[in-house]
Amino acid sequence: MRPNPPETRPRRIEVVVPCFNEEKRLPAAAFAAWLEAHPGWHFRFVDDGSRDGTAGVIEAIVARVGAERASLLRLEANQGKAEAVRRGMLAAIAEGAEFVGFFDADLATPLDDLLRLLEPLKANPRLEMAMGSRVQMLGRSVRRHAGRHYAARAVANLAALALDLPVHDTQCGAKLMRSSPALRAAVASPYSSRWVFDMELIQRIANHVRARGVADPAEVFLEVPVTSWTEVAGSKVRFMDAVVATTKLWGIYRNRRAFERTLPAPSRVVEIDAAPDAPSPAPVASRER
Ligand SMILES: Nc1nc2c(ncn2[C@@H]2O[C@H](COP(=O)(O)OP(=O)(O)O)[C@@H](O)[C@H]2O)c(=O)[nH]1
Ligand SMILES: [Mg+2]
Repeated sequence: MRPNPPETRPRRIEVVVPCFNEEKRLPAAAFAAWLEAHPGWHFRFVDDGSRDGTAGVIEAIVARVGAERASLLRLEANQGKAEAVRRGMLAAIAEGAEFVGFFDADLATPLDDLLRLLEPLKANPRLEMAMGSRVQMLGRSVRRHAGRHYAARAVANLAALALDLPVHDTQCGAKLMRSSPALRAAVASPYSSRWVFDMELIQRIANHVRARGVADPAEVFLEVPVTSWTEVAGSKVRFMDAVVATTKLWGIYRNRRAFERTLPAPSRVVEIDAAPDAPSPAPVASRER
């Protein structure tokens, strides 16, 4: 059979679902039903050396929806979420996906939020990443334990400083990206952190577009408030992980400063035609955080 011409071929969107010992939490029926209702999407489940029946649960999903719509990538030994997501994204890019993302296995946020991430990426070709953001506000249901909420807000504010981006939430486990040269560069090598790799991913994309001449990398990211977020029992993130993650921020800050030193100095603008008594231009307001 001849392949469809490119313009009629359905867009392929691949979402990596990292899974570590998720036999009990993975809502298999919800994943399968959503895939059946949304052609063009593919879920790549990465079983990260689970010691329970996770692989069997995933195989049942693949059997129900078919290999075109879902697949299982098995890593023999546990590598951590960062490496599992990276390996899944590498496979998705190699298979020619147009958009690549990742999504938590426990469906802390609803699958329909993926549609709300895809829409802006399709509408704006300059956008590299649409990311879910856990914003507590009226009309949204973002429920987190108070301790976790305030710890996450503290880390998020430090992350914005380290990255020099006005980002609200770097850590939401729902992100979708364009399969672009920037993304390929961002997944080329392992991340230094198991849990805050999202920040490294954002930083690599930001660096890539800055090197390409985009003055303000904030333009290529969009945060989309999730419609809901539920803290699903059985989280694998421990208090010490948060402490280690915070120490990684220093590395992210230093990386950014080192990268900025490699950029050419901005060319000086000389206003030859300005009249001697012309009013000086209004100062540019610094970006709000
Ligand atoms: N590959 C991999 N994924 C993990 C690991 N630990 C957690 N995850 C996945 O990361 C996602 C979020 O994990 P979760 O424990 O719910 O984190 P939380 O919601 O931030 O508390 C889920 O899809 C987990 O299966 C791990 O060691 N390896
Ligand atoms: Mg969770």
